Parts: sequence; structure tokens; C-alpha cells
Amino acid sequence: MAQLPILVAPDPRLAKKSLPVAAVDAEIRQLMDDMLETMYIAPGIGLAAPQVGVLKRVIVLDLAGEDEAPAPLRMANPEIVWVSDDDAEYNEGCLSVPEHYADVVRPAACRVKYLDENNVQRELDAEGLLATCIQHEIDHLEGVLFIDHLTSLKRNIILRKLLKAKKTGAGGVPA
Ligand code: GNR
Ligand code: NI
Repeated sequence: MAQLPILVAPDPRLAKKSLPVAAVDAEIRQLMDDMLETMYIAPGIGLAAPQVGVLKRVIVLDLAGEDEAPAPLRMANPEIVWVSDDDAEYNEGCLSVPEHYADVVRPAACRVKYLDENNVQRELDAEGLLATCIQHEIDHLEGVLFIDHLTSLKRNIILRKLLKAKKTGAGGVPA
């Protein structure tokens, strides 16, 4: 396993659309495992491949609590096939938008279709924070960050602060 550097906004790679994987092979499985290691160290509850500079449609998640056994989810080519009519608001954060949090409204529940680590097609019904996190990760595959769901005023305030932090080398890992 390997820990990978996490890209921080603004970065053009975070705004690109990722490409589907042809199949989940040994190389994609290795990427999934490296992403999980990176996510656990960060720590975070989800991570999308573009956040580590790989423009492939791969995400990982683990919403198990600190006192629970790990429950990693590995997904390639995830697709939302159903969303609930009712919405939920969560105070979201993102490892690529460090130290900033904002309320985002999304469908409260969803069903996601994906290829698992064994290249088997699966579907998962999600609600609560898992549903939010899956939608947040799939957004990354489209080049969308949670701040893109905010008003341009709020988004630009955050982006300016992130840019300033990059220029002064404050906080976090160098790009
Ligand atoms: O660790 C994370 N926490 C989180 C909290 C609320 C909504 C979404 C997330 S995902 C985030 C990790 C991350 O940046 N994934 O892309
Ligand atoms: Ni994120």
C-alpha cells in the first residue's frame, strides 16, 4: 500500500471529468487500496481518484466509527440510478478543501450501481451520511466540489483563502 498526496483546490485536475475504467483489474484494485490508506491517514470518510490526481472513475468510502471494525467500500464507475424526493442538508467538508465546511442540500437517499473490487456489478441503497458521501464522491468524478453547490460569493471567499494559503505555504502538504 502507499499513501498518495491529496490535491488541494484550486487545482485544474480537480475540475476535470474522470474516465470510466474498462474493468476492475489488479491495477485498479491497487489504486483502491492506496486510496483507502490515504483516506484513513487523512482522515476522511470518502476519497475520489481525482483527489489523488488519477482521472479515473474510482471512489472509496468507510463510514465506520472509530470504535467499530473498518467497513471499506470500493467502487468503480459508480452511477446514481435513483434518488429520493426528499432532501437532506449536511455540513460538508472535503480533503481537497481543507479547513472549510458548508451546508449542502442533496437528495436524502440514493441507490448507486457500481463495480466492486472483484469487478462484480452491485447496487447499494444509501441514506444519511453515506448517501451524502456517495454523491459528494461522484461529484468529484465530474469535476465538481461541494463548494460548487454554494453561492459564487461563498465559493470565491473559500477559493481565495485556499489560494492565499498555497502562496504562503500555510497549512497542509505542498502541491
Ligand atoms: O471526509 C470527508 N467528510 C465528509 C463530510 C461530509 C460530507 C462529505 C464528506 S467527504 C470528505 C472526504 C472527501 O473529501 N471526499 O471526497
Ligand atoms: Ni471531497
